[in-house]
Amino acid sequence: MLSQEIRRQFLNYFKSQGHTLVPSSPVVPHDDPTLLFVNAGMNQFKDVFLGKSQRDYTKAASSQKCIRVGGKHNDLENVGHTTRHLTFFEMLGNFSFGDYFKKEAIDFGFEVTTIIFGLDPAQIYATVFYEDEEAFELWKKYLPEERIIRMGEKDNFWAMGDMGPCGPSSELLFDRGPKFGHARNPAEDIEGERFFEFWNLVFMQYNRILGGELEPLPKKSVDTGAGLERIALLKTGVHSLFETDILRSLIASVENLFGIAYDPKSKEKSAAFHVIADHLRSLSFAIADGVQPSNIERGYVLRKVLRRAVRYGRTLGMEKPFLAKILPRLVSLMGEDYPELVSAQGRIAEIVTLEEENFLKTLQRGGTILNQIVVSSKEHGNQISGDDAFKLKDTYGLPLEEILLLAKDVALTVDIYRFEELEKEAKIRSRSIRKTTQEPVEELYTKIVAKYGPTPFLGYNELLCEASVLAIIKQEKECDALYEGEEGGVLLNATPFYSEKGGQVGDRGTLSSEKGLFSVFDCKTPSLSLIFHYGVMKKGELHVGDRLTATVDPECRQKIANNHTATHLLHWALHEVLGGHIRQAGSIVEATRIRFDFSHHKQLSNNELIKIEDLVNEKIRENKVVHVYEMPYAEAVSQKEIKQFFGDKYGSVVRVIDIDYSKELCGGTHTQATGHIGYFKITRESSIASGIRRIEATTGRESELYARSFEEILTTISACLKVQEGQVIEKVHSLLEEREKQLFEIKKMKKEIFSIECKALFEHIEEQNGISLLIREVPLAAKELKELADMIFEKHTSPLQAERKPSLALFLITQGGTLWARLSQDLIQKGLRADLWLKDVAQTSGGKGGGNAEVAQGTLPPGQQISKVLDDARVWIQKHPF
Ligand code: ALA
Repeated sequence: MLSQEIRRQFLNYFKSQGHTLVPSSPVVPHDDPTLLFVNAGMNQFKDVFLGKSQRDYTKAASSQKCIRVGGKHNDLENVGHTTRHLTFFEMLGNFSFGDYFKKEAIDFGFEVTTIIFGLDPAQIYATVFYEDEEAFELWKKYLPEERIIRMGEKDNFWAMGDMGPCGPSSELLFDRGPKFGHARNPAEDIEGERFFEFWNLVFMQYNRILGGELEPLPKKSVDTGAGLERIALLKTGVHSLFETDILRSLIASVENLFGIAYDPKSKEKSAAFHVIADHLRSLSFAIADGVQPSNIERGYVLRKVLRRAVRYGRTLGMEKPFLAKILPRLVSLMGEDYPELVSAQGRIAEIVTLEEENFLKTLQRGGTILNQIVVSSKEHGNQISGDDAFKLKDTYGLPLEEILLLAKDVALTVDIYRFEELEKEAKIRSRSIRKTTQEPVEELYTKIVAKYGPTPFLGYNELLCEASVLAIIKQEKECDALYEGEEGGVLLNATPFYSEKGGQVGDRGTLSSEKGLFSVFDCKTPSLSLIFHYGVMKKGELHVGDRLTATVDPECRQKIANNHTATHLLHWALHEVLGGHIRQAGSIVEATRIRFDFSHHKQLSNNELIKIEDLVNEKIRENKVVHVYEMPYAEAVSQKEIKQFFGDKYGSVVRVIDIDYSKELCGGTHTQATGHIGYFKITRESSIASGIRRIEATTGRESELYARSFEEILTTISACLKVQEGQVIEKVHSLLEEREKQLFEIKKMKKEIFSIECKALFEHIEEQNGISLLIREVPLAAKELKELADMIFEKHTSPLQAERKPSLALFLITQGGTLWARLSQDLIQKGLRADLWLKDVAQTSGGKGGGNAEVAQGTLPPGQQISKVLDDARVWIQKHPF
């Protein structure tokens, strides 16, 4: 295959020139928050250019997977409509880290272009940064002066992003001839169609820092990037990147699947093929490298890409998930050089299919409402009102982008101004709700924390301590004392009580002094590191300044600790069973239950749940000691096996919970050894948002109670069925079978009744102008009408009938006022329509109905005279002679 050949020849050439071949990095730059996706071959060497890290080579070459969506280099909206924009592409590059510079970079560039790529030197042009005399002179060795063009910063100064390594560049272009425009040189060719850029040589010299200033790099370096698809285009002389081997082959797969031929000449019709082929590559590579469609960051960008592919698929009439059906072709085309595609194939297929299904559902839901809105908007100045657009988004979850696109399809505009106004109002509303309920309290706590500072927490080692009362809060105001029966919050100068954070609930317990007893039922941190004890004054009174003993309820604490450690075990087991892509998305650890949310694309199977449960219980029985220690955050970060939460803010010293196989940064309280947890039981698995699953579980005593509740259910069922517990399943099966048989009998009898009814109706068929009319009231329920109509038609038009009469116009009405009309095909061909017949008749009596030419259904308001309706139906037919 040509692309593979180009990829390999390029790399082999540079290997023979002493370059180290470096594999493509994942498309997700996990350690660079300034970058959404890898967008150039040099990304993985950013720190090497900056002199922050070193490799054991100074020359390298690679073929890098790139995605340009979101961020500085973003081509998403162009893809599909031009011949040369892609969101995913492969970038071939050679790099020097303080080794060679301009001269060699240019020599390599020309030699590879003409000898390895085999492009005609007479058609090559080079552009240089207008101030770069040196590059201009160097090119003169290969090109006549008129084919070396000086250009400005926009074209010939390359930067990775708003910050990072950058420098003047020199681009290589290929003249595709006058067929592609009449520009005489690259400077005149605004569109870049005739003078087709295929390689960029960047002379890395600077680091752009915050504010845009340029700092010189420690060593002058080289970064080059040649688009593999572009080289393939030039080598084969095709017009568009979508006609190069890999993309064309994917398009062929789309053609087969959709049964529609690709026509590159039709701009409009070819766009969907381009979008699908291109987006499938971005999606597959990003998912293979660990991203999942979601509502945030990279996941959101991916979701946008997928939705765009689905939308374009719909323009080709595809209303079902389809991307996974094209995936095998992509894997066979690129899997050999990118094995991650092969190993992730199953996961990619599942994730895209699920996401497509969800989006199609959203579109359907919003689409039905949208259709109604479209009709009314056509009558109101061809504009969808901001209120309607907002309703579509707010109530039906249809993103604004979709609304705009769908509106464009039917030549409507959207009142964006009003839409934004409503969005703003909604935001203010939700903020003001929070304001009125929280703000005064927030202010109060801010004042308290300013006065007393953070509360020392002693509870990792102690469950009891002597302390004095610093402040008391009653009904959201500071006060001096609490008296028997009053509820409030108490601040101490130090406490063993754990306050709710990181998903773990606050401790319960007592504060007891000589004068009173305060029962703590929750403990929270309302502001910074303040720890407040909330509860009720059980006995006596409590004053600011009192000395007291703070005691945490040891049983409750132990249960919480057991559950917290069990949560870590669960997290670990999820990784083992489902894979390394699992990320914690929230948790609740209480004394009686655990709730754990995590990213995963599909429902867990029963088998997976059993495996997870078994693994956790095995680890509990191992009864390993749970080690807790502190270490500098910087050190923890460098230890990859320690789980931490992306986006969490950690202090400079962090706490590690270490059970050998499971290490997590965590501030919670834990049990001393895993055996204390007792028995771990998953009680529920569910979905809480797209791509986020939830597991609920119990441990110890609660698990025992849970298991016992099932025993009780079983005992009750066996008593009801009058069989031993072991025979319950058999008995239920036999009962179900029996029921099945009875249902079958009922159905049969119903059919017989129908057929009697049908026979009786046959007596009433009237002949008129060569067609049969049956217009009757029937003693049936509305839902039985269809079946009866089918039966009548079958019987009437059956070839077994002695006198075969294919024509039939049927109009039935139930006592409840449901109408049903149906016409035979020959009458439809003569121009009759069942829906018109039914609608006209229904409306005369204040009812309504609809359907199609063949079948229609409707209702009448209560109290109508049925015989009159039947007469109307007859008159209508008589008025429409054949
Ligand atoms: N990093 C340079 C580019 O992406 C080569 O164009």
